[in-house]
Amino acid sequence: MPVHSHRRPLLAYIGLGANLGDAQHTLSVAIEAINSTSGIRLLQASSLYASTPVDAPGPSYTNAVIAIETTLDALSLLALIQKIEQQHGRERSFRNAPRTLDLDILWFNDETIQLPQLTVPHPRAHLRAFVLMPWAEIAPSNFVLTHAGQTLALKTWCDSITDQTCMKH
Ligand code: PH2
Ligand code: MG
Ligand code: MG
Repeated sequence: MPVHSHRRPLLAYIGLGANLGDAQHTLSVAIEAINSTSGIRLLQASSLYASTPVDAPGPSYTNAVIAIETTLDALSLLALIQKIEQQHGRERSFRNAPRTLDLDILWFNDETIQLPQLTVPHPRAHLRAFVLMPWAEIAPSNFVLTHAGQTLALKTWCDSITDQTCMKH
């Protein structure tokens, strides 16, 4: 039984990215690891996308977004995905350094969270095609994201980005 099974399951979206090693394989393995965790159920996984690094050096990225249902709270979910990053040899040498696996909570049950270790919704999601494209693929078409007082559909945010390359693998 999940530890937090007394709680009603909540919807969350997680962004996945990797640009070192066999990124496509790593993302598939990470999705399986998340799904096999007690207290988490995978609802949907986007296609895998190839994207050029944004504000970052190194090889091109593989990115995806998943929808999960979870009885964990946001910080427990964060601890869990950081553990999975570490199992895949994640090193934190400098900001936006190339990485074997990056897992980011994009959205958690419509909650606004501002803690030193976690900001939700993800503060840069609306600026990144590699997040918005896979997210729009799996979210309901009326799903909206608010940033600085602007509430727009994921696809509309995505259409406002013209200088990034992101396509299905
Ligand atoms: N992640 C970053 C910085 N830049 N660029 C792409 N294409 N994909 C990413 O996942 C990514 C990035 C920091 O997390
Ligand atoms: Mg990230
Ligand atoms: Mg991260």
